[in-house]
Amino acid sequence: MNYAMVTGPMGAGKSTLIRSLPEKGVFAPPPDVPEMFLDNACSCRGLQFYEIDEPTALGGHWAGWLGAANAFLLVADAGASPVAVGPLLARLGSACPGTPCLLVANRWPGGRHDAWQLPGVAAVEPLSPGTVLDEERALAQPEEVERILARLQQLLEAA
Ligand SMILES: Nc1nc2c(ncn2[C@@H]2O[C@H](COP(=O)(O)OP(=O)(O)OP(=O)(O)O)[C@@H](O)[C@H]2O)c(=O)[nH]1
Ligand SMILES: [Mg+2]
Repeated sequence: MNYAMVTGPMGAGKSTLIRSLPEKGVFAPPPDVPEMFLDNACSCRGLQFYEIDEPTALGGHWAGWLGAANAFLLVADAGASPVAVGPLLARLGSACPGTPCLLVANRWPGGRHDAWQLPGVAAVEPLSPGTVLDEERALAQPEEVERILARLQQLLEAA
């Protein structure tokens, strides 16, 4: 079973990405991790996705949930500086040095994304502003989610 931990700064779009996944099923928690209330978790095509917010990822208490990941999906707000994800990247790299990290630059305005190819980032995928459902929720475009899922599968196969 492959686990993908979705993390990133507050409001970056973690829940939006998980909400936008196709063919969602019930999440199967990884074995041997302490029980934790997850805001957002689901399965999708044999992959298990779970959202861990930045403070939780930076803290030491739930390190088992970082260790359970076969890949990290680091969602960043493309409108912010890449520096904003520095602490999280450092944490993921030191806690789980072999786990690939796919950086999703959300609310992508277009253009080149070299600036997001940070040390510790295995691949960068832009994600444009999707459809706004209401004040709280947005939805990404299905074809963009497919592109991100394909890249994630590539990283998992190469790992
Ligand atoms: N228009 C637009 N709004 C977005 C997009 N992604 C996220 N949002 C909005 O930004 C806000 C935060 O998005 P979430 O997906 O909840 O972000 P999060 O990273 O899960 O946030 P926390 O769990 O609070 O840290 C929500 O109000 C979303 O509707 C996007 O691509 N386009
Ligand atoms: Mg969220």
